[in-house]
Amino acid sequence: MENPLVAIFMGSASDEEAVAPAAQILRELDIPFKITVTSAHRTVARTEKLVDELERQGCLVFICAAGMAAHLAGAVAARTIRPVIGIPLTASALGGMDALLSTVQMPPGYPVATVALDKAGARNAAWLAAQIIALGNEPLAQRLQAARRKNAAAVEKAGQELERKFA
Ligand code: RP5
Repeated sequence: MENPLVAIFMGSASDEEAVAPAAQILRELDIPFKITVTSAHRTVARTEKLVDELERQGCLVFICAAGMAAHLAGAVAARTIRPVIGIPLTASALGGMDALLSTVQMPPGYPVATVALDKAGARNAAWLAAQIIALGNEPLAQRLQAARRKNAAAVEKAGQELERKFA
């Protein structure tokens, strides 16, 4: 198995459904990744060890998803200078605003690139990770361009169908 270029961490197994689209997209783009559960609060030492090990293995981007007091992305950003992408999750009665603010409001020098909540954020976390890696990986850059062309064609087709329907 190839060494992972991307790590996907989630704070709890209960986050799996929201985070799974990130893994799907990385798989479709043929980017090796590791996905696991680790918590900023409940498994501090495991989180630090994972970051250190993955860095040694050549992991380039960390994606971290958590709900409630969502400190996982921040804790990882404190441990590594590799890019960290945070996915806030709607896991509490506050509807995700708690996780959004916990993820996005990092102190200067420790950025977390925060994407949208839940599945939409998981998808964009994967695309953003892919774009970062594509800076030094021309075959991947080509795959991303091809995916964009496919998206554009799908939108155009939908537009034409709608125009015909209302003609
Ligand atoms: C966060 O608390 C997790 O990321 C999860 O979104 C939320 C609830 O966790 P569980 O109580 O389901 O383990 O740390």
